[in-house]
Amino acid sequence: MLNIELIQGDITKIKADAIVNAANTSLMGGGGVDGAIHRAGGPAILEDCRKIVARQGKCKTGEAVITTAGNLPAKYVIHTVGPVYNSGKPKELELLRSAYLNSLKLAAENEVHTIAFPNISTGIYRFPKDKAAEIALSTVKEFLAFDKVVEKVIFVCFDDENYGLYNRLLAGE
Ligand code: AR6
Repeated sequence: MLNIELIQGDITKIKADAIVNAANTSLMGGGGVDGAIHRAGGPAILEDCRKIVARQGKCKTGEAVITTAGNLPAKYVIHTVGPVYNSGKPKELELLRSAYLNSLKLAAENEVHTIAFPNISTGIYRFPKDKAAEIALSTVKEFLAFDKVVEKVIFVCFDDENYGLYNRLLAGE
């Protein structure tokens, strides 16, 4: 049985080994869940982001980096950048899959056993929530089926629409 949990609420409150941030390529913070994470976690997260950018440049869409979680109950924040949705080109779908997959790979490399995801790209980046939920779930299921480090994935849905969609998909409807 794959260990996938669904929660409705604020990801900054989740005590997991890592929570994932839906960031932008600058890694310098923003609105939505990104703003909430930096506000609640404090300046240590931005400090780590600055060091990463100084070392390797921006975080490309679909890629992921890891920082401290500062004052948050989680240990790490994994920042990934989802695609901005325009027309649903295959490339956009593939980039959303990469954002989930690269976050999970980075988690495993850092001995993260429990990881919480927000609904990447479904806010300011306007990805249709139903398509995004299908991509998120299929990518996570595929990863959990072979990975030995990540034991549990928590989907943290903020809005009712996403929570309803994930509930139905997880129930196999
Ligand atoms: N906890 C969990 N989920 C949340 C929270 C929260 N505290 N707040 C919002 N959400 P968005 P994106 C949900 O816009 O679409 C930023 O400015 C929200 O309901 O945060 O990937 C970045 O810097 C939605 O379902 O991220 C980028 O510029 C989901 O999080 C850009 O937004 C994602 O919405 C990224 O856009």
